[in-house]
Amino acid sequence: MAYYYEDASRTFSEYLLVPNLTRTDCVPSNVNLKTPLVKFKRGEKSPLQLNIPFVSAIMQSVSNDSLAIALARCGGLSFIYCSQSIEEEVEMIKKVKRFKAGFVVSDANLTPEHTLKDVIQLKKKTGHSTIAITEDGTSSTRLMGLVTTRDYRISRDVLDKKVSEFMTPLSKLIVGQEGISLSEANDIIWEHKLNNLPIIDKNQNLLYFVFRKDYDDHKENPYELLDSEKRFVVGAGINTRDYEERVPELVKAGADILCVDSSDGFSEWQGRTISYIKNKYQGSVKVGGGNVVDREGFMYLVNSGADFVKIGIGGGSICITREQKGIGRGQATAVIEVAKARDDYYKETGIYVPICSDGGIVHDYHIVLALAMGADFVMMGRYFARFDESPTKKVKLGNNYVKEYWGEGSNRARNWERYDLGEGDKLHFEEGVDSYVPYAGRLQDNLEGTLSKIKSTMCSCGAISIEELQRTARMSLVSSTSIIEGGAHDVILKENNY
Ligand code: RVP
Repeated sequence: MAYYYEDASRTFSEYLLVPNLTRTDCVPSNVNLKTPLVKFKRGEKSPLQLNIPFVSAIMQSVSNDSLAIALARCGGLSFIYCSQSIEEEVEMIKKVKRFKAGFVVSDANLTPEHTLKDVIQLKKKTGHSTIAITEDGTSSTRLMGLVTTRDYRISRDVLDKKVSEFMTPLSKLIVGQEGISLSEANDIIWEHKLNNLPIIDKNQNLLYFVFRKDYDDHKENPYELLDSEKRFVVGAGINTRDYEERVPELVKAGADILCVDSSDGFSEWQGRTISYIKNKYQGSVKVGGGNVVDREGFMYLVNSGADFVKIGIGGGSICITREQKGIGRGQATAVIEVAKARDDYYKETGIYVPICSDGGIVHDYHIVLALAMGADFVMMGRYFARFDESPTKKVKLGNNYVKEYWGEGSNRARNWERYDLGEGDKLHFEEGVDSYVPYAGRLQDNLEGTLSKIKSTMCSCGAISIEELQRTARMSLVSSTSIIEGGAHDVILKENNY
């Protein structure tokens, strides 16, 4: 006879946190959101930690290099999507690792032979008023000079005036040499009252600019997630098919952590993939597994060697797996059961395996619920797809701007490896949809709002760390009537402003 679970499987919106005593030290500025990313032994620290408990989904419409840079800058981590060629994924990883916070590759360049008209056009196109004048008009050849708005007067100068006649030539520029640190570059900027500092190599080729305004930006990001060489930390998705070829390339490119991307991770394909990586690199390459929704799935991946385990089947906003295949579990129930399994395993072995709640975060408070239920961090797709830095197109729909967001199981993504059951190399039916999400602007601005809500909820619950929240949170199921009461009700709203 089939096994029947006694309780219904539940999702986040069915729970509320009951406040605990808010001590005087429970103020948002005291809340520490640092959290372990990979397994560690009792008494030790996780060798990889996140500064905020957020990772971005392994999806074409979410995690490319630009989102990875923006998120690592705020303390989280992206897993670059693997439904692309090995070369393309490697290139994205390299772009994140090469990116030097505060060092910018020039994207407005001309040659001395161009004219004032070209300068004006380029300024209009790029929005940048600092233009590098290089030998061939690209960003990496010999620097000949600079043009800024101080070098010309549109009212006086003729439009066909050659750049060479009004640029500030290299001989009059203050420059930094290759290898200079960001703080040294900024000292020069301050000492000479500059707005920018071109950095060149020994052959005078332009490498980067350091801008005064970016220094302030850098200082405003105390949570940046950096490796030991001060490069951004980045993760990479992998599949259970080409891992023998893909993993070595990703590791070589500098990926800090891998994660097997699968809609159902309780499979021998995944067990093999994880064991292969753990054996080949003797544990030095970190790899997460998933997705699972119960104790058995969790234990299977832990026994295969997983460094963290991801939870969730069917709860993603673009996911139709439950409708199509009839498999899945309410996200809250899945997290609660896996967290118990994780805690039992920790008690027995002294090894703590972090768990990640993946998908189905609709409101910011759902993040706190997931953490309180035992998740160490959350993975989100829809949330990040809305931002400028995600890879998809921003389009106007009616009076509003939206961004495209599609599932990895949709025909558009064609990520058949994620849904692979070992036979064939195509999708027989879709498990995801192609959709739009409301455009929301810059990642950092939105994240600040979300983080302040999370911290405030934690203070109400008397917790100033995730570990304390997990230990002391009290939660209650809510009736469907009280869910209605949770929003604004029985009033005529002037505008929807929250
Ligand atoms: P959400 O944050 O609710 O948008 O969910 C994102 C998650 O949905 C992903 O991390 C992944 O686990 C899952 N996903 C991605 N594609 C699909 C699909 O096509 N069904 N599901």
